[in-house]
Amino acid sequence: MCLLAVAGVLAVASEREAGQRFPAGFRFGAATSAYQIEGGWNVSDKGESIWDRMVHSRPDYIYDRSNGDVACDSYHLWEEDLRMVQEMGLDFYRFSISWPRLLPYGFSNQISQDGRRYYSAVIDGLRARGVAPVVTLYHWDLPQRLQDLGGWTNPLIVEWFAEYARTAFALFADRVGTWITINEPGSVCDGGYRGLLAPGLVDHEVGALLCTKHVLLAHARAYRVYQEEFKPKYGGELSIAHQESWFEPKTDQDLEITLLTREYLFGRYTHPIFSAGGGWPPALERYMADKSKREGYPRSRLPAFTPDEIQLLKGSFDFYGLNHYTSRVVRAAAAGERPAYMSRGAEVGAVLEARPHWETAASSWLKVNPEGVRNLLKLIKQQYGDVKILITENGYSDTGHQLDDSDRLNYYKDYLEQVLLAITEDAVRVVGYTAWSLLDNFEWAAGYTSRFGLYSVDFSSPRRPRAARASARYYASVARARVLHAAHTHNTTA
Ligand code: PNW
Repeated sequence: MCLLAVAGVLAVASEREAGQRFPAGFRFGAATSAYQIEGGWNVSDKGESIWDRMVHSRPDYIYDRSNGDVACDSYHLWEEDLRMVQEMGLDFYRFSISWPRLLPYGFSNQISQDGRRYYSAVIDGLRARGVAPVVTLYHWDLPQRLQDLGGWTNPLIVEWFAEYARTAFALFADRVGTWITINEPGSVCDGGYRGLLAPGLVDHEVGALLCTKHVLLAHARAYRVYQEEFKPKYGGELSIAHQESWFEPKTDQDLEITLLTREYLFGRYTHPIFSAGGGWPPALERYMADKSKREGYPRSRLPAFTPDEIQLLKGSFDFYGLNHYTSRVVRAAAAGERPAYMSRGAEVGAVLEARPHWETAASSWLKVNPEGVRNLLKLIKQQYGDVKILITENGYSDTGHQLDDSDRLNYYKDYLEQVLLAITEDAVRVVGYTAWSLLDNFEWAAGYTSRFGLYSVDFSSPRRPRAARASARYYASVARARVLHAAHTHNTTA
Protein backbone atom coordinates (compact mmCIF):
# COMPACT_ATOMS: atom_id res chain seq x y z
CA MET A 1 0.00 0.00 0.00
CA CYS A 2 1.37 3.43 -0.91
CA LEU A 3 2.07 6.03 1.75
CA LEU A 4 -0.87 8.28 0.86
CA ALA A 5 -3.33 5.42 1.18
CA VAL A 6 -1.88 4.58 4.60
CA ALA A 7 -2.26 8.22 5.60
CA GLY A 8 -5.88 8.09 4.44
CA VAL A 9 -6.60 5.02 6.55
CA LEU A 10 -4.98 6.73 9.51
CA ALA A 11 -7.01 9.91 9.08
CA VAL A 12 -10.29 7.98 9.00
CA ALA A 13 -9.20 5.83 11.90
CA SER A 14 -8.22 8.79 14.04
CA GLU A 15 -11.55 10.54 13.41
CA ARG A 16 -13.52 7.42 14.25
CA GLU A 17 -11.50 6.91 17.35
CA ALA A 18 -11.24 10.44 18.66
CA GLY A 19 -12.70 9.16 21.93
CA GLN A 20 -9.72 6.82 22.22
CA ARG A 21 -7.29 9.69 22.55
CA PHE A 22 -5.16 10.23 25.64
CA PRO A 23 -5.40 13.76 27.06
CA ALA A 24 -2.84 16.34 25.95
CA GLY A 25 0.12 16.17 28.31
CA PHE A 26 -0.37 12.46 29.11
CA ARG A 27 3.07 10.88 29.25
CA PHE A 28 4.31 7.42 28.24
CA GLY A 29 7.41 5.77 29.62
CA ALA A 30 9.13 2.49 30.42
CA ALA A 31 10.87 1.32 33.59
CA THR A 32 13.75 -0.78 34.89
CA SER A 33 15.66 -1.08 38.16
CA ALA A 34 19.37 -1.09 38.96
CA TYR A 35 19.88 -4.60 40.30
CA GLN A 36 17.68 -6.12 37.61
CA ILE A 37 19.61 -4.68 34.63
CA GLU A 38 22.99 -3.17 35.51
CA GLY A 39 25.33 -6.06 36.31
CA GLY A 40 28.75 -4.68 37.19
CA TRP A 41 28.00 -5.85 40.72
CA ASN A 42 31.57 -5.34 41.94
CA VAL A 43 33.15 -2.91 39.48
CA SER A 44 35.36 -0.21 40.88
CA ASP A 45 34.36 0.68 44.46
CA LYS A 46 30.72 -0.44 44.31
CA GLY A 47 29.56 -1.79 47.67
CA GLU A 48 27.74 -5.06 48.26
CA SER A 49 23.94 -4.96 48.34
CA ILE A 50 21.52 -7.34 50.05
CA TRP A 51 20.77 -8.84 46.62
CA ASP A 52 24.46 -9.46 45.92
CA ARG A 53 24.67 -11.20 49.30
CA MET A 54 21.48 -13.17 48.71
CA VAL A 55 22.32 -14.58 45.27
CA HIS A 56 25.90 -15.44 46.24
CA SER A 57 25.24 -16.98 49.64
CA ARG A 58 21.90 -18.68 48.87
CA PRO A 59 21.92 -19.61 45.16
CA ASP A 60 19.04 -22.10 45.68
CA TYR A 61 16.86 -19.20 46.53
CA ILE A 62 16.73 -18.19 42.84
CA TYR A 63 14.58 -20.49 40.72
CA ASP A 64 17.19 -21.02 37.98
CA ARG A 65 20.16 -20.43 40.32
CA SER A 66 21.02 -17.31 38.30
CA ASN A 67 21.95 -13.87 39.61
CA GLY A 68 22.31 -10.22 38.59
CA ASP A 69 26.13 -10.22 38.47
CA VAL A 70 25.94 -9.33 34.75
CA ALA A 71 22.17 -9.21 34.06
CA CYS A 72 21.60 -7.03 30.95
CA ASP A 73 25.07 -5.54 31.45
CA SER A 74 23.44 -2.11 31.33
CA TYR A 75 26.33 -0.78 33.38
CA HIS A 76 28.25 -1.02 30.09
CA LEU A 77 25.43 -1.11 27.52
CA TRP A 78 23.28 1.75 28.85
CA GLU A 79 23.53 3.67 25.58
CA GLU A 80 21.73 0.80 23.85
CA ASP A 81 18.94 1.03 26.43
CA LEU A 82 18.62 4.75 25.78
CA ARG A 83 18.55 4.16 22.05
CA MET A 84 15.60 1.78 22.57
CA VAL A 85 13.72 4.31 24.69
CA GLN A 86 14.26 6.88 21.96
CA GLU A 87 13.33 4.45 19.21
CA MET A 88 9.92 4.00 20.87
CA GLY A 89 9.46 7.77 21.13
CA LEU A 90 8.81 7.63 24.88
CA ASP A 91 8.47 10.74 27.01
CA PHE A 92 10.34 9.37 30.02
CA TYR A 93 12.49 6.54 31.28
CA ARG A 94 12.17 5.36 34.87
CA PHE A 95 15.32 3.72 36.27
CA SER A 96 16.78 3.38 39.75
CA ILE A 97 20.00 4.39 41.44
CA SER A 98 21.78 1.61 43.29
CA TRP A 99 22.44 2.97 46.78
CA PRO A 100 25.69 0.95 47.22
CA ARG A 101 26.89 1.96 43.75
CA LEU A 102 26.64 5.63 44.70
CA LEU A 103 27.48 5.24 48.40
CA PRO A 104 29.53 2.02 48.65
CA TYR A 105 29.17 1.72 52.41
CA GLY A 106 25.74 3.31 52.72
CA PHE A 107 26.82 6.69 54.14
CA SER A 108 27.62 9.91 52.33
CA ASN A 109 31.15 10.23 53.70
CA GLN A 110 32.24 8.14 50.71
CA ILE A 111 30.69 8.93 47.33
CA SER A 112 31.77 6.67 44.48
CA GLN A 113 33.05 8.82 41.62
CA ASP A 114 32.36 5.94 39.24
CA GLY A 115 28.79 5.60 40.46
CA ARG A 116 28.30 9.31 40.18
CA ARG A 117 29.69 9.39 36.63
CA TYR A 118 27.53 6.44 35.57
CA TYR A 119 24.20 7.93 36.69
CA SER A 120 25.20 11.36 35.44
CA ALA A 121 25.89 9.91 32.00
CA VAL A 122 22.53 8.11 31.90
CA ILE A 123 20.68 11.27 32.96
CA ASP A 124 22.52 13.47 30.46
CA GLY A 125 22.11 10.84 27.74
CA LEU A 126 18.34 10.77 28.25
CA ARG A 127 18.03 14.55 28.20
CA ALA A 128 20.14 14.78 25.05
CA ARG A 129 17.62 12.39 23.44
CA GLY A 130 14.64 14.45 24.60
CA VAL A 131 13.61 11.88 27.22
CA ALA A 132 12.84 12.89 30.81
CA PRO A 133 14.57 10.85 33.53
CA VAL A 134 12.32 9.54 36.32
CA VAL A 135 14.60 8.35 39.10
CA THR A 136 13.84 5.81 41.83
CA LEU A 137 16.11 6.05 44.85
CA TYR A 138 15.41 2.62 46.30
CA HIS A 139 14.46 -0.41 44.25
CA TRP A 140 15.39 -3.05 46.82
CA ASP A 141 19.23 -3.09 46.75
CA LEU A 142 20.06 -1.97 50.29
CA PRO A 143 23.77 -1.67 51.15
CA GLN A 144 24.62 -4.93 52.97
CA ARG A 145 26.39 -2.94 55.67
CA LEU A 146 23.12 -1.25 56.62
CA GLN A 147 21.36 -4.63 56.65
CA ASP A 148 24.00 -5.83 59.10
CA LEU A 149 22.98 -2.87 61.27
CA GLY A 150 19.34 -3.98 61.24
CA GLY A 151 18.22 -2.69 57.84
CA TRP A 152 14.64 -1.45 57.67
CA THR A 153 13.83 -2.64 61.21
CA ASN A 154 16.27 -0.11 62.71
CA PRO A 155 14.64 3.32 63.22
CA LEU A 156 17.98 5.00 62.43
CA ILE A 157 17.54 4.01 58.78
CA VAL A 158 15.06 6.88 58.44
CA GLU A 159 17.95 9.35 58.69
CA TRP A 160 20.36 7.12 56.75
CA PHE A 161 17.92 7.13 53.84
CA ALA A 162 17.32 10.88 54.09
CA GLU A 163 21.09 11.41 53.91
CA TYR A 164 21.37 9.18 50.83
CA ALA A 165 18.43 11.02 49.24
CA ARG A 166 20.04 14.41 49.96
CA THR A 167 23.25 13.23 48.30
CA ALA A 168 21.39 12.05 45.19
CA PHE A 169 19.39 15.31 45.02
CA ALA A 170 22.56 17.39 45.39
CA LEU A 171 24.18 15.50 42.51
CA PHE A 172 21.26 15.12 40.12
CA ALA A 173 18.22 17.25 41.01
CA ASP A 174 19.39 19.98 38.63
CA ARG A 175 18.63 17.53 35.79
CA VAL A 176 15.93 15.22 37.23
CA GLY A 177 12.39 16.57 37.62
CA THR A 178 10.56 13.45 38.88
CA TRP A 179 11.66 11.32 41.81
CA ILE A 180 10.36 8.13 43.40
CA THR A 181 11.74 7.48 46.89
CA ILE A 182 10.86 3.84 47.53
CA ASN A 183 9.68 1.29 45.02
CA GLU A 184 6.87 -0.78 46.58
CA PRO A 185 7.26 -0.48 50.34
CA GLY A 186 4.91 -3.48 50.51
CA SER A 187 7.38 -5.66 48.63
CA VAL A 188 10.31 -4.32 50.65
CA CYS A 189 8.67 -5.23 53.97
CA ASP A 190 6.18 -8.00 53.33
CA GLY A 191 8.34 -9.62 50.62
CA GLY A 192 11.64 -9.09 52.44
CA TYR A 193 10.32 -10.41 55.79
CA ARG A 194 8.28 -13.26 54.34
CA GLY A 195 11.34 -14.85 52.77
CA LEU A 196 10.36 -13.93 49.21
CA LEU A 197 12.88 -11.17 48.50
CA ALA A 198 16.20 -10.07 50.03
CA PRO A 199 17.12 -9.99 52.86
CA GLY A 200 15.10 -13.23 52.87
CA LEU A 201 14.18 -12.99 56.55
CA VAL A 202 11.07 -14.67 57.89
CA ASP A 203 9.42 -12.46 60.48
CA HIS A 204 6.25 -11.05 59.05
CA GLU A 205 4.65 -10.83 62.50
CA VAL A 206 7.03 -8.19 63.87
CA GLY A 207 9.88 -7.51 61.41
CA ALA A 208 7.64 -6.66 58.47
CA LEU A 209 5.63 -4.20 60.57
CA LEU A 210 8.70 -2.44 61.98
CA CYS A 211 9.94 -2.21 58.41
CA THR A 212 6.61 -0.69 57.33
CA LYS A 213 6.88 2.14 59.81
CA HIS A 214 10.51 2.97 58.98
CA VAL A 215 10.24 2.67 55.22
CA LEU A 216 7.31 5.12 55.30
CA LEU A 217 9.12 7.57 57.57
CA ALA A 218 12.23 7.32 55.37
CA HIS A 219 10.12 8.29 52.38
CA ALA A 220 8.56 11.20 54.27
CA ARG A 221 11.93 12.54 55.47
CA ALA A 222 13.28 12.40 51.91
CA TYR A 223 10.14 14.24 50.75
CA ARG A 224 10.76 17.04 53.28
CA VAL A 225 14.45 17.25 52.34
CA TYR A 226 13.45 17.71 48.71
CA GLN A 227 10.69 20.21 49.59
CA GLU A 228 12.89 22.37 51.76
CA GLU A 229 16.30 22.19 50.11
CA PHE A 230 15.73 21.46 46.41
CA LYS A 231 12.18 22.17 45.29
CA PRO A 232 12.52 25.97 45.65
CA LYS A 233 15.41 25.85 43.18
CA TYR A 234 14.37 23.12 40.75
CA GLY A 235 10.60 22.74 41.18
CA GLY A 236 10.53 18.97 40.60
CA GLU A 237 8.04 16.42 41.93
CA LEU A 238 8.48 13.50 44.28
CA SER A 239 6.45 10.56 45.51
CA ILE A 240 6.56 6.86 46.37
CA ALA A 241 5.47 3.93 44.16
CA HIS A 242 2.92 1.55 45.68
CA GLN A 243 2.20 -1.94 44.42
CA GLU A 244 -1.53 -2.46 44.53
CA SER A 245 -3.65 -5.20 43.06
CA TRP A 246 -7.39 -4.96 42.59
CA PHE A 247 -9.17 -6.94 45.34
CA GLU A 248 -12.88 -7.71 45.06
CA PRO A 249 -15.09 -9.71 47.46
CA LYS A 250 -15.82 -13.27 46.37
CA THR A 251 -19.42 -13.09 47.61
CA ASP A 252 -21.55 -10.38 49.25
CA GLN A 253 -20.60 -11.89 52.61
CA ASP A 254 -16.93 -11.16 51.95
CA LEU A 255 -17.16 -7.38 51.75
CA GLU A 256 -15.86 -6.70 55.25
CA ILE A 257 -12.90 -9.08 54.98
CA THR A 258 -12.05 -7.53 51.61
CA LEU A 259 -11.93 -4.04 53.12
CA LEU A 260 -9.69 -5.25 55.97
CA THR A 261 -7.38 -7.13 53.56
CA ARG A 262 -7.04 -4.02 51.39
CA GLU A 263 -6.14 -2.00 54.47
CA TYR A 264 -3.63 -4.60 55.65
CA LEU A 265 -1.84 -5.11 52.33
CA PHE A 266 -2.22 -1.66 50.73
CA GLY A 267 -3.78 0.91 53.08
CA ARG A 268 -1.01 0.26 55.61
CA TYR A 269 1.31 1.92 53.07
CA THR A 270 -1.00 4.54 51.55
CA HIS A 271 -3.27 5.80 54.34
CA PRO A 272 -0.47 7.49 56.35
CA ILE A 273 0.57 9.47 53.25
CA PHE A 274 -2.59 10.14 51.23
CA SER A 275 -5.53 10.20 53.66
CA ALA A 276 -6.84 13.44 55.12
CA GLY A 277 -6.50 12.21 58.69
CA GLY A 278 -3.12 10.50 58.37
CA GLY A 279 -1.78 7.64 60.48
CA TRP A 280 -2.59 3.93 60.12
CA PRO A 281 -5.95 2.94 58.65
CA PRO A 282 -8.17 3.07 61.77
CA ALA A 283 -9.84 -0.33 61.23
CA LEU A 284 -6.48 -2.02 60.76
CA GLU A 285 -4.97 -0.26 63.76
CA ARG A 286 -7.83 -1.54 65.97
CA TYR A 287 -7.64 -5.04 64.50
CA MET A 288 -3.87 -5.30 65.06
CA ALA A 289 -4.09 -3.91 68.62
CA ASP A 290 -6.79 -6.42 69.60
CA LYS A 291 -5.06 -9.34 67.92
CA SER A 292 -1.66 -8.51 69.45
CA LYS A 293 -3.30 -8.35 72.89
CA ARG A 294 -4.95 -11.73 72.42
CA GLU A 295 -1.55 -13.11 71.38
CA GLY A 296 -0.02 -11.86 74.65
CA TYR A 297 2.10 -9.03 73.23
CA PRO A 298 2.51 -6.05 75.58
CA ARG A 299 1.70 -3.65 72.73
CA SER A 300 0.41 -3.76 69.18
CA ARG A 301 2.72 -5.45 66.70
CA LEU A 302 1.84 -2.55 64.41
CA PRO A 303 4.13 0.11 65.90
CA ALA A 304 2.44 3.38 66.82
CA PHE A 305 3.25 6.71 65.17
CA THR A 306 3.88 9.78 67.32
CA PRO A 307 1.74 12.84 66.47
CA ASP A 308 4.84 14.40 64.85
CA GLU A 309 5.38 11.33 62.70
CA ILE A 310 1.76 11.42 61.57
CA GLN A 311 2.24 15.05 60.48
CA LEU A 312 5.55 14.27 58.77
CA LEU A 313 3.92 11.55 56.67
CA LYS A 314 0.62 13.20 55.89
CA GLY A 315 0.68 14.83 52.47
CA SER A 316 4.26 13.79 51.70
CA PHE A 317 3.57 13.43 47.96
CA ASP A 318 3.26 15.42 44.76
CA PHE A 319 1.41 12.61 42.93
CA TYR A 320 0.28 9.02 43.54
CA GLY A 321 2.72 6.45 42.10
CA LEU A 322 0.95 3.19 41.27
CA ASN A 323 2.49 -0.14 40.24
CA HIS A 324 -0.32 -2.42 39.14
CA TYR A 325 -0.31 -5.88 37.57
CA THR A 326 -3.10 -8.13 38.75
CA SER A 327 -6.36 -8.85 40.63
CA ARG A 328 -7.67 -11.24 43.28
CA VAL A 329 -10.97 -12.20 44.82
CA VAL A 330 -11.02 -12.22 48.61
CA ARG A 331 -12.98 -14.47 50.93
CA ALA A 332 -12.95 -15.03 54.68
CA ALA A 333 -11.23 -18.23 55.71
CA ALA A 334 -13.92 -20.83 56.53
CA ALA A 335 -14.40 -22.02 60.12
CA GLY A 336 -11.52 -24.34 60.91
CA GLU A 337 -9.68 -23.37 57.69
CA ARG A 338 -6.34 -21.80 58.45
CA PRO A 339 -5.00 -19.81 55.51
CA ALA A 340 -1.47 -20.98 54.73
CA TYR A 341 0.73 -19.46 57.45
CA MET A 342 2.86 -17.50 55.00
CA SER A 343 0.07 -16.49 52.62
CA ARG A 344 -0.45 -12.76 52.22
CA GLY A 345 -3.93 -12.67 53.71
CA ALA A 346 -3.17 -14.93 56.69
CA GLU A 347 -2.67 -12.09 59.17
CA VAL A 348 -6.27 -10.96 58.73
CA GLY A 349 -7.85 -14.39 58.11
CA ALA A 350 -8.37 -13.86 54.39
CA VAL A 351 -7.88 -16.22 51.48
CA LEU A 352 -6.93 -14.70 48.12
CA GLU A 353 -7.99 -16.44 44.93
CA ALA A 354 -8.11 -15.78 41.20
CA ARG A 355 -11.18 -16.22 39.04
CA PRO A 356 -10.81 -19.32 36.86
CA HIS A 357 -11.20 -17.39 33.58
CA TRP A 358 -8.34 -14.97 34.32
CA GLU A 359 -5.37 -16.07 32.26
CA THR A 360 -1.99 -16.54 33.93
CA ALA A 361 1.29 -15.02 32.71
CA ALA A 362 4.65 -16.76 33.07
CA SER A 363 4.69 -15.35 36.62
CA SER A 364 2.17 -17.59 38.39
CA TRP A 365 0.93 -14.64 40.51
CA LEU A 366 0.10 -12.55 37.45
CA LYS A 367 -3.57 -13.18 36.57
CA VAL A 368 -4.89 -11.01 33.74
CA ASN A 369 -7.96 -8.88 34.55
CA PRO A 370 -7.84 -5.57 32.64
CA GLU A 371 -10.98 -4.17 34.36
CA GLY A 372 -9.05 -4.40 37.62
CA VAL A 373 -6.93 -1.37 36.81
CA ARG A 374 -9.97 0.82 36.14
CA ASN A 375 -11.67 -0.35 39.34
CA LEU A 376 -8.53 0.33 41.33
CA LEU A 377 -8.05 3.81 39.85
CA LYS A 378 -11.66 4.65 40.76
CA LEU A 379 -11.13 3.33 44.29
CA ILE A 380 -8.00 5.46 44.79
CA LYS A 381 -9.93 8.55 43.75
CA GLN A 382 -12.81 7.59 46.03
CA GLN A 383 -10.46 7.04 49.00
CA TYR A 384 -7.95 9.84 48.58
CA GLY A 385 -9.65 12.41 46.40
CA ASP A 386 -8.74 13.88 43.04
CA VAL A 387 -5.02 13.16 43.29
CA LYS A 388 -2.73 13.10 40.24
CA ILE A 389 -1.86 9.45 39.53
CA LEU A 390 1.24 8.32 37.67
CA ILE A 391 1.12 4.62 36.79
CA THR A 392 4.73 3.77 37.57
CA GLU A 393 4.59 0.10 36.45
CA ASN A 394 2.31 -2.23 34.52
CA GLY A 395 3.33 -5.20 32.41
CA TYR A 396 3.20 -8.89 31.51
CA SER A 397 5.63 -11.81 31.62
CA ASP A 398 6.31 -14.68 29.27
CA THR A 399 9.27 -17.05 28.87
CA GLY A 400 12.18 -17.09 26.43
CA HIS A 401 13.49 -14.37 24.16
CA GLN A 402 11.14 -14.78 21.17
CA LEU A 403 9.94 -11.57 19.54
CA ASP A 404 6.38 -12.48 18.66
CA ASP A 405 4.60 -11.66 21.91
CA SER A 406 0.93 -11.23 21.10
CA ASP A 407 -0.04 -12.05 24.73
CA ARG A 408 1.99 -9.12 26.03
CA LEU A 409 0.76 -6.85 23.23
CA ASN A 410 -2.84 -7.70 24.11
CA TYR A 411 -2.19 -7.17 27.80
CA TYR A 412 -0.91 -3.65 27.10
CA LYS A 413 -3.78 -2.92 24.71
CA ASP A 414 -6.45 -4.12 27.14
CA TYR A 415 -4.96 -2.47 30.22
CA LEU A 416 -4.35 0.83 28.40
CA GLU A 417 -7.95 0.77 27.22
CA GLN A 418 -9.13 0.50 30.84
CA VAL A 419 -6.77 3.27 31.94
CA LEU A 420 -8.22 5.49 29.23
CA LEU A 421 -11.77 4.67 30.34
CA ALA A 422 -10.86 5.64 33.90
CA ILE A 423 -9.71 9.00 32.53
CA THR A 424 -12.53 9.70 30.09
CA GLU A 425 -15.51 8.06 31.85
CA ASP A 426 -14.59 8.25 35.54
CA ALA A 427 -12.56 11.48 35.47
CA VAL A 428 -9.63 9.91 37.32
CA ARG A 429 -6.59 12.16 36.95
CA VAL A 430 -4.08 9.70 35.48
CA VAL A 431 -1.17 11.72 34.10
CA GLY A 432 1.10 9.03 32.73
CA TYR A 433 1.75 5.35 32.17
CA THR A 434 4.94 3.30 32.58
CA ALA A 435 5.49 -0.07 30.95
CA TRP A 436 7.41 -2.64 33.00
CA SER A 437 9.83 -3.31 31.55
CA LEU A 438 11.98 -1.72 28.87
CA LEU A 439 13.87 -4.99 28.46
CA ASP A 440 14.01 -8.55 29.83
CA ASN A 441 15.88 -8.58 33.12
CA PHE A 442 16.63 -10.41 36.36
CA GLU A 443 13.17 -11.12 37.77
CA TRP A 444 14.25 -11.55 41.43
CA ALA A 445 13.57 -15.06 42.77
CA ALA A 446 12.29 -16.11 39.32
CA GLY A 447 15.74 -15.37 37.84
CA TYR A 448 15.53 -15.19 34.05
CA THR A 449 12.58 -17.58 33.76
CA SER A 450 9.99 -14.78 33.59
CA ARG A 451 10.52 -12.07 30.96
CA PHE A 452 8.81 -8.70 31.13
CA GLY A 453 10.65 -6.88 28.33
CA LEU A 454 9.28 -4.82 25.48
CA TYR A 455 12.73 -5.66 24.14
CA SER A 456 14.04 -9.20 24.48
CA VAL A 457 17.55 -9.89 25.74
CA ASP A 458 19.52 -13.00 24.80
CA PHE A 459 21.22 -13.84 28.11
CA SER A 460 23.10 -16.75 26.53
CA SER A 461 25.24 -14.31 24.53
CA PRO A 462 27.99 -12.35 26.30
CA ARG A 463 26.97 -9.31 24.22
CA ARG A 464 23.43 -9.46 25.66
CA PRO A 465 21.84 -8.50 22.33
CA ARG A 466 18.51 -6.68 22.61
CA ALA A 467 15.72 -6.89 20.03
CA ALA A 468 12.36 -5.14 19.76
CA ARG A 469 9.33 -7.35 20.33
CA ALA A 470 5.97 -6.84 18.59
CA SER A 471 4.75 -5.26 21.85
CA ALA A 472 7.51 -2.62 21.63
CA ARG A 473 6.31 -1.60 18.17
CA TYR A 474 2.73 -1.51 19.39
CA TYR A 475 3.58 0.52 22.49
CA ALA A 476 5.69 2.91 20.39
CA SER A 477 2.75 3.45 18.03
CA VAL A 478 0.44 4.28 20.95
CA ALA A 479 3.00 6.61 22.54
CA ARG A 480 3.51 8.44 19.24
CA ALA A 481 -0.14 8.74 18.18
CA ARG A 482 -1.51 9.16 21.75
CA VAL A 483 -4.43 7.12 20.44
CA LEU A 484 -5.19 3.52 21.21
CA HIS A 485 -6.31 1.95 17.96
CA ALA A 486 -5.38 4.19 15.03
CA ALA A 487 -1.74 3.19 14.99
CA HIS A 488 -2.71 -0.43 15.39
CA THR A 489 -4.84 -0.09 12.22
CA HIS A 490 -1.69 1.12 10.51
CA ASN A 491 0.19 -2.00 11.58
CA THR A 492 -2.40 -4.32 10.14
CA THR A 493 -3.11 -2.47 6.86
CA ALA A 494 0.44 -1.49 5.94
C1 PNW B 1 7.28 -5.30 40.71
N1 PNW B 1 2.05 -8.33 43.16
O1 PNW B 1 7.02 -6.15 41.78
C2 PNW B 1 8.68 -4.75 40.87
O2 PNW B 1 8.67 -3.37 41.08
C3 PNW B 1 9.63 -5.09 39.75
O3 PNW B 1 10.96 -4.97 40.18
C4 PNW B 1 9.33 -6.47 39.21
O4 PNW B 1 10.26 -6.91 38.27
C5 PNW B 1 7.94 -6.40 38.60
O5 PNW B 1 6.98 -5.93 39.52
C6 PNW B 1 7.47 -7.73 38.04
O6 PNW B 1 7.39 -8.70 39.06
C7 PNW B 1 5.76 -6.69 42.06
O7 PNW B 1 1.91 -8.85 44.27
C8 PNW B 1 5.56 -7.21 43.33
O8 PNW B 1 1.09 -8.32 42.34
C9 PNW B 1 4.35 -7.73 43.70
C10 PNW B 1 3.29 -7.77 42.79
C11 PNW B 1 3.48 -7.27 41.53
C12 PNW B 1 4.72 -6.74 41.15
